[in-house]
Amino acid sequence: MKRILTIQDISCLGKCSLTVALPLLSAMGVETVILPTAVLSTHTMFSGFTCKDLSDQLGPITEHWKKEDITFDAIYTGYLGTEEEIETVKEIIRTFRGPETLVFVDPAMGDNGKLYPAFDEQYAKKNATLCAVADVIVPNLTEASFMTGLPYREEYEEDYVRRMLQALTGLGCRTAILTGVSLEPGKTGAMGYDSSAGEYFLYQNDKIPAQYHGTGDIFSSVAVGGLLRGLSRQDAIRLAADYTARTIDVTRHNPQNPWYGVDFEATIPELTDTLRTMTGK
Ligand code: PXL
Repeated sequence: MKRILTIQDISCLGKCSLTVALPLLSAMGVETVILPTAVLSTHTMFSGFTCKDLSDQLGPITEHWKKEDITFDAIYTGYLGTEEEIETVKEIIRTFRGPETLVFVDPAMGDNGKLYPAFDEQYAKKNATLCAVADVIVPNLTEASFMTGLPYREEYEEDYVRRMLQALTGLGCRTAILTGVSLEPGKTGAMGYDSSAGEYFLYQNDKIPAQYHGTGDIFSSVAVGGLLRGLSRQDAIRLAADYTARTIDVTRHNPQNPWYGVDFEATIPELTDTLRTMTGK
């Protein structure tokens, strides 16, 4: 079984970051090692959330793993609290990266043209330095715009997305996958660029007319899980985009759904069935 290390916060209530990544990756048949960077009562879209920073634990925990000779097939980072923490995470990547380790970075820090309340532009530039050391990054257009300095647009053509992708790989990573890209009315999905092969790839599915928190974390977790289960890049993106869209659709038809996240628990069986069909295992 492949082993992944995921480094992000625990929002105890809120269906995002580790409370999404751990169940999804485990269900996908990937051993998931977690490194919680902070414990929050909820995600930061609630008012009055508590937050206990765990930065001082990251060194001792990872030193212990090093003594145990633990290695990882992938390192997947998500929401990180502070600029110092980004530096610590870069150090952890340097320590544990082997020749085959996939470094997958979701620079989770904003949406709809704005950064989340905890962040500023300097933090976004710091996140760009983490993206520089990744193999694959999965920002949305907001995050991409803050990291590259290119303007954020709600309406755009394919050429704008290509320029954004080139600027993102220009940061230093090999492959950039932009999420929330819509190139036709009524459609949404992801567009990527592999800079070493000079290849663009696009996946579009139907846009579900609803927006929820935590869907970026769901897309990223399933995409990296799919890659670790041996899917091609295109198939991993298709699986992640279809699963995210299906989960949003199920959620919007559930009148009891809490406002703060999606019903991903209800769609896990469909995810594992699809994965079994795609991998033949
Ligand atoms: O889903 C991204 C995320 C993760 N963790 C925390 C958040 C958010 C988004 O707001 O607040 C704490």
